[in-house]
Amino acid sequence: MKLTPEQKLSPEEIFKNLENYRPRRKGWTWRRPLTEDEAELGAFKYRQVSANLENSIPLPAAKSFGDIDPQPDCVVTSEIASGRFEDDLRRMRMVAWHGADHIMVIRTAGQSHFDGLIEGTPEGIGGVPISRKQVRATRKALDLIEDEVGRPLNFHSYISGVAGPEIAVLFAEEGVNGAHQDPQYNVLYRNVNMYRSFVDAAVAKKLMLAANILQIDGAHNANATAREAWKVMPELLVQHAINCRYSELAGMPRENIALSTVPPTAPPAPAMRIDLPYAVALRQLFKDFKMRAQMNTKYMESCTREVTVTHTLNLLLSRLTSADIQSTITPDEGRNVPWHYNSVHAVNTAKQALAGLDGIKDMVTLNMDGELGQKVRELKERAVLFLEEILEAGGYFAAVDQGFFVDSGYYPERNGDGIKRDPAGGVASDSIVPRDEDYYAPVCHHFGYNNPPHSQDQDLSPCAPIDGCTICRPEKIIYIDELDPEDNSANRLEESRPYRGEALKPEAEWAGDGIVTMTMLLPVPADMAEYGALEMAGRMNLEDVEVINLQKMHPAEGTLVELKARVGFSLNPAEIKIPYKETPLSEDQIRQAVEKRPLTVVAGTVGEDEHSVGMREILDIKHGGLEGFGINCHYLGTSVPVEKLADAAVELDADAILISTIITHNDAHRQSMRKLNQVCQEKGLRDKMILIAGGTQVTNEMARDQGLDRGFGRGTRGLDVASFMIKKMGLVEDNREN
Ligand code: Z98
Repeated sequence: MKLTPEQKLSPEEIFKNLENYRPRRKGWTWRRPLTEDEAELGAFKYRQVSANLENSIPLPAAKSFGDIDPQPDCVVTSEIASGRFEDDLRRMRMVAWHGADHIMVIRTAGQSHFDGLIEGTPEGIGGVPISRKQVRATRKALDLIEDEVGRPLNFHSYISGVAGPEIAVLFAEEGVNGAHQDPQYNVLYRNVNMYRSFVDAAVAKKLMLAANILQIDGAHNANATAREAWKVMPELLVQHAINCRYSELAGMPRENIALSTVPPTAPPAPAMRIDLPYAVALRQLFKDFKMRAQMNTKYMESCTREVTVTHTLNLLLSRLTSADIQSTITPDEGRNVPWHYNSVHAVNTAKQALAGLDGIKDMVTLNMDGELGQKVRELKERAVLFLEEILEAGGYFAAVDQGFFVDSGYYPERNGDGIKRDPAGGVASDSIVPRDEDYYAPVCHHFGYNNPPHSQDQDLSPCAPIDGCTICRPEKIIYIDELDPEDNSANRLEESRPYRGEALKPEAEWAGDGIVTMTMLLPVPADMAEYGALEMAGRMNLEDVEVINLQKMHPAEGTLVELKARVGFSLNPAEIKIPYKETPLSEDQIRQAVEKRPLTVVAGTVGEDEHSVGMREILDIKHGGLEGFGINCHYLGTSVPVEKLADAAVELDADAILISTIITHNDAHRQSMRKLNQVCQEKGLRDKMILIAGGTQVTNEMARDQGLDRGFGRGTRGLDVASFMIKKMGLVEDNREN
């Protein structure tokens, strides 16, 4: 199976023969950095870029730079969580085309609360659990997408909860490339028994190693949870240290371990002064490890503009320090389940800022002599003291028991509001049993005591007596499809089928969800604006209307309201009339044509018309007018008689006459056009001269009816006029699609 850009990804196709699908590779893939010679894109030499994509969608401004699409050197993450994995597949494709190569599929809530592996993928209440089908379908779709973009895509999820080791086996079997794994997450946030969490973590880490799965840790969750996120900076360093050291003891090499780091503050806090020392301290302490820079989400409100500025500052931080993985969260997380296009926007925020900051460190150095150096040192000292106190208290487990973690004091200050867990309590506290003497692990990559029947024979792998385990012999994996007869992807796909081809509806999360957004400013205070907006949307026949953002512009003068709602109808795509649209030539094509064959125009407003602004905008270089393309422009002024324009055209050997006519009283605009055509005919010029009219009320049809070559209305740019003239004169072969 191969995808073409025009073809939609079909979840049904992905599901076919899924029972026989095997991942084509295992393990994590970093981007390939471009060498100095390779890193020349368009007019620029880049310093921090990686291999280009075969298919991609560049940033909007790329059209002014030859459509280049520089890919930053670090991996870029998109967190995808629509709650319906069949819809996630299509979203993954969109983000990959914009530059994501780390697809984190997260559940809508608490995977860690599931006590075992679930077959099937119910939408469920309280979260969508991970299942083999979901993982397999996702990996299979990613194979297709990576062939399309020409870059390996990493697939990532979480190994946590009491089912952690089982999930690790599943991920190792199915070629998942990256995973969050940190026993402290279970202990602190999911109240899983602490000993059980660490035993499970050792097993999970061993399995991750077997499949070369990159690990991301969970320290950053403390700053998302703490009341004042910046106060837990020393603790974050401690949590990273604990998971890093534990992972190494379980056998993981440092290059397989990525620290999850989130800038702790966001403006209006003086964010850089706090976040930068933290980032530097982290990178200095953990220099051989990888850094996964996450964006700040704690202070996300519902204004996507505000979120994007915070993200951009976070990206500056990533460039000033370093990021091996740049994570992106969608700017709408604060107000709804992330939507397709916001996932794309987030990836583009990263791509844009990272490209814009390319090579910044060659010009700007971090001054470690002053405040920055002092703060870095202070953070490290606080972290070391924290670790020492843990030892004094009797070790990690005792420290958790005493509420050392996620305390809102800035260590060594303590406020006594940390998360306390009882070492004897928590989920699965009664489940720790010593392994039997003849304990024999179900898969060979296993931590700790394992006693295969042939254990004396060193040459055999531990799974030899059972003729290989599922990791060594994947054909032994038993694939179970979804078991829920109602809530399953086949039923959901059946429901959404019309909206994936036959019928057209807007879509934000799921095929056919019908979600649209609307933005309005209401010139009243917030309360009234909110309910007024809801009432208005109701009158527009929108359904399920919700306010997703309400921002005061002024207490009395106005409130900005953003709404989301559903449309209750769909369109038949076959009945949609697409009017013929002329595609203008590119600026470069125009310039090249004019260089080869110089063009001259005479122009003026005609009749009694003194409205000169529109005409001058078309001519002037400043706003992309004809002059800018090297076209000789002779502007004769306002209210110019058409005879005078025709005479000037002869004298200057012009190629075109451009008239502007705004006034429509007594049909003056039509009369001027007609007269221009007549005069040119009488003077024997008509065949040699292109005649163009423009004005707010002018249409192409109208101008042609009066005998001119072209009419241009509101919104016309110099580019459109130049493009028309060049095409009309046959100066370029126009192969661009219309
Ligand atoms: C992130 N957007 O880090 P549940 N284990 C660890 C985690 O950090 C997380 C989970 C498990 C953030 C998301 N992290 C926060 C170490 C979540 C997930 O129970 O499924 O929510 O656990 O990318």
